[in-house]
Amino acid sequence: MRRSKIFLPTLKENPSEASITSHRLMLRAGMIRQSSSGIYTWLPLGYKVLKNIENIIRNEQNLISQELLMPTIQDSEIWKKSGRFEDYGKEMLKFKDRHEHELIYGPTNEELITDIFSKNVMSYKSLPLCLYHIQWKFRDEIRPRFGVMRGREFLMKDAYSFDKNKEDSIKCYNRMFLSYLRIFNKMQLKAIPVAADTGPIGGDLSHEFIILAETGESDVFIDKNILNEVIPDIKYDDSDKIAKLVNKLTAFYAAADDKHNEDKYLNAVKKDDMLQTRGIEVGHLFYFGDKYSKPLDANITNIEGNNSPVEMGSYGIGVSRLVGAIIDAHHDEKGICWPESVAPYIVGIINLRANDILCSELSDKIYNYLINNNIEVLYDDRDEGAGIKLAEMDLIGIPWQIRVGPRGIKNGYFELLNRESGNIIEISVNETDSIIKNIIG
Ligand code: P5A
Repeated sequence: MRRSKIFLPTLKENPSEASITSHRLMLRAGMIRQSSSGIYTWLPLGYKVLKNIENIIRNEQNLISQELLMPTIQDSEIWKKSGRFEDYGKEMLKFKDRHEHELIYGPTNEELITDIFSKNVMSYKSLPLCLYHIQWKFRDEIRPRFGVMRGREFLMKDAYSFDKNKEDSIKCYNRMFLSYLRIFNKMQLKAIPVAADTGPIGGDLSHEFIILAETGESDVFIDKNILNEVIPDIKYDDSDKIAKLVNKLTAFYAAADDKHNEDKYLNAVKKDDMLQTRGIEVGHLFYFGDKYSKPLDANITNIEGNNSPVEMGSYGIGVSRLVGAIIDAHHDEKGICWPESVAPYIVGIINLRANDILCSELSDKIYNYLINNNIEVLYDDRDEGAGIKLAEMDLIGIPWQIRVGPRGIKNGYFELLNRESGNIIEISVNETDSIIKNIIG
């Protein structure tokens, strides 16, 4: 894309409404704009990142689950059956249609998916079944803040599993556990599984995935040795190996403040290995057995021909929150440094002197070359000062920058900069294709 043609309203100054870095950078980089408290418009640059994150999640979840799409608006009846119509409290947005029929804007989908299951699946022979969607949620948070980190409207990936017994349900929980480790790893995030409270979702087994960050809202207490663990290459059908991995990781002390036990912590962790810090919750796993299947009559016939409620779990990822979490983990004083896997563009070309024929010719040539090689590229072709263009490219954080200027051209080269490391290499004008093959591609 040519910078001169796209809608990218960047800001030079820090907006006063933002108190944390990721929020500030998302506003400055022209990714989002607030439309009402905790509700945002995703501008093209931000939306590209959101889609990339969705796709990483989708590709990994498709290996263990099937995607569907449930609506944002739900009937209140099923929530009355589960008991959560009252229990969920003020965070749930309730309203009536023109026929005075009570509806809600879904804060989560346990009831709806259980209802779908109960009407369409009857036998254990159809199990295991795991379904997910990526859909907007609304929670009327008492204190929406930090931009997309705690929104009222936010994008969630939520998966729901159905199994014939607890043993199988825990196997699915463990597969999700591994899937989450991989998903966050692909976004270059170090996510730590911590024992968690189940809150309004319920159940008796739950883990949150936390990214360590000073600006996080959760207090966490961990054994730092967990940070050295690498994710082994395990196949999703190898339940035993996955269970071993989950057992190994959950054996490290790691707890959010609501599950923290100081005596246990002192007992389990050496003083030098203790790390008390803050974190951002990017994912949450729940096993809750028949909490929803019982009241919503989601029964299956088992092998002996008896009827019993299906065993369930649910598994969430904060898709829109992840945009903020990734920025928090990948930025410097100049702006964002996107990991390639989620970057809105892989390469940014800066034509440092747009009114110079040689600079424009070479920039155009590199631009066309990258497009022909299917590399996402943003080409700053505007007739603006070099300083402005360099600062903006740094701010929006494209992983590779190609800088074309008159001085380089005179000597037969242009510059290639890696945004995260700051390393610059000079590339001979005749070697444009070697950049693609050896460095960027
Ligand atoms: C699990 C899937 C659930 O809702 N039901 C379906 C379960 N879990 S959860 O922990 O409440 O939410 C899942 C993830 O959504 C993100 N999240 C938010 N992101 C932005 N703004 C919010 N207000 C918000 N609330 C929750 C978190 O990443 C959470 O882990």
